[in-house]
Amino acid sequence: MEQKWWQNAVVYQVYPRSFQDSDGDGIGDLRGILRRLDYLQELGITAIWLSPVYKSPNDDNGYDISDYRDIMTEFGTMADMDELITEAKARDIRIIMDLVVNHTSDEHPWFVEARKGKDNPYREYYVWRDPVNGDVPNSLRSTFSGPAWEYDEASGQYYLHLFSKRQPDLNWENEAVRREVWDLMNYWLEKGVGGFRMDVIDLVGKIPDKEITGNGPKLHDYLQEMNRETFGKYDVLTVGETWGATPEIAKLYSDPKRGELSMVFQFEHILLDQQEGKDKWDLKPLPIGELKQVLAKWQTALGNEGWNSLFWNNHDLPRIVSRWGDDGIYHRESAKLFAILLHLMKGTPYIYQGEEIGMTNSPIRDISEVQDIEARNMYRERLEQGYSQEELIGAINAKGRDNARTPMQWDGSENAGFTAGTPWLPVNPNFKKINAEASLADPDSIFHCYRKLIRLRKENPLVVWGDFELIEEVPEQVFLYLRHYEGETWAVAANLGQAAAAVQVPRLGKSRELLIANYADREFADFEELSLRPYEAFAVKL
Ligand code: TEU
Repeated sequence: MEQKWWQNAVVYQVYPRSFQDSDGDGIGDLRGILRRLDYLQELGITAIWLSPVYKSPNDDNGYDISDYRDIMTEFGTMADMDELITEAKARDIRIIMDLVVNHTSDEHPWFVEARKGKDNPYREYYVWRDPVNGDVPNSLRSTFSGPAWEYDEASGQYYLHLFSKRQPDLNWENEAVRREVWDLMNYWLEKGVGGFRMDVIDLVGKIPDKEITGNGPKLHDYLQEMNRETFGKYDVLTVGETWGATPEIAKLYSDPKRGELSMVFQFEHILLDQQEGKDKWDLKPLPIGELKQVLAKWQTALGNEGWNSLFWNNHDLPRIVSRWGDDGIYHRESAKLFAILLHLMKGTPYIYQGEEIGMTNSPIRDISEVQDIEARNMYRERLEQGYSQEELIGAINAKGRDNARTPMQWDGSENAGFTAGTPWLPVNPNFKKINAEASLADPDSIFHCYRKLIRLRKENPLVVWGDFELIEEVPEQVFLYLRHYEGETWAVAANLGQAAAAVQVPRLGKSRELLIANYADREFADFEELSLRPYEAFAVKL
């Protein structure tokens, strides 16, 4: 496989609304990100995935775009954006834009025009259908609850929206629509961005009449056309958000021979703590054994015909240390455990803002405290279905997206140094203890653990190219794997439990060198007789 810069990159995701406010309006912005570039350079990351910064009425916090070539007023100006691209480049950091083209905002001029009537030249930019028996065309549902069809009185037709009513789906079967997308992508590529994260890209090949949404028949033709018409001419990173991807499907996207994307975000591990065939709100404890099998499968299944992304967190997911770790007694240990476990795997790691300092979920008591459209719609719909407020608030505290969106905790000052104004979403009350300033000042902190892992990846080809081998003969709560490269072998061990665990894998022998550990007194590992403390994790050379 031809080596690409993004194969040994580490990407940092910024959710601009919650990263750093520079003008006191309580909302993060581009000049705030500019102010924190040195912090990100100190961490050692290679690229920033920037969640949407385009013009938007914010029905879904920017994932509803009304102008792809302009910046959201609250976030700043195009001049700020150009300066961010330049200043980041000066620090060897590339800017990855969020490409949201499965749908637009209902305030986008295309939809404003389309809504004017059936004969409007933009009508076929979207998906319109006649009522069936006076009702919705079919049973497609929105991810944000309710039917995926909204009735338009004026034309007597329904339009499709797989997300909110204010996010009408684009009709990708229409070549004019695809042309528009190529043009806006080339607009940003000519500005010097480092690539694209592609929002729900597995949905753009949908066949609504057959109730096919993900992995539609023409999807990969569209992505190969996209590659030819836009980023194929550039050395950039492209990562698709594909909730429905299996390893075989991931190869279709990321096999270099196919001329599509660099990699995808697959979510098989993320779906493990929800009940089979149900929604994320239908909770179940994490089956650690399955987690190991799923991640090991992805580590070995792509071979040379694809490339993995590695992540625990993003702006849609609860904080991993609260979700599968322990954000109380073993906060520091479990936060570091998830870093060590993930960052020494094969693939491109993604760090979500605040993960590098161990930010946690931020529980709420009442639905009035919830800002996110997905959770609010779910609450309303399930309350009508007879669920209790308690269980719904419990589900939102476990899986709600606002958990990821509380303001970045920079220091112990008012509002954690995020804003001089009133934050759009309350700061997590634990900011006095958990903040970047304290983490930077403490050499044994979670921040410095991430910094060291990023350096290990940059300095050791084994981390980038080494083969992965799962060690099965260990207790279920213990995740033990090897990385092999040119005669060298590293072992990565992690106890995902609150109880100590005993490990005997004599064939691995005694370690030669300790590389990293989350318990400061760990010096070596003898796999003849190894005892792992609660949430203990380390990596050694064998
Ligand atoms: O997410 C797709 C998606 O399905 C998630 O929205 C959804 O929240 C899921 O339940 C995850 O837990 C993408 C973006 O990442 C998300 O922020 C947008 O809301 C969505 O698409 C629509 O653009």
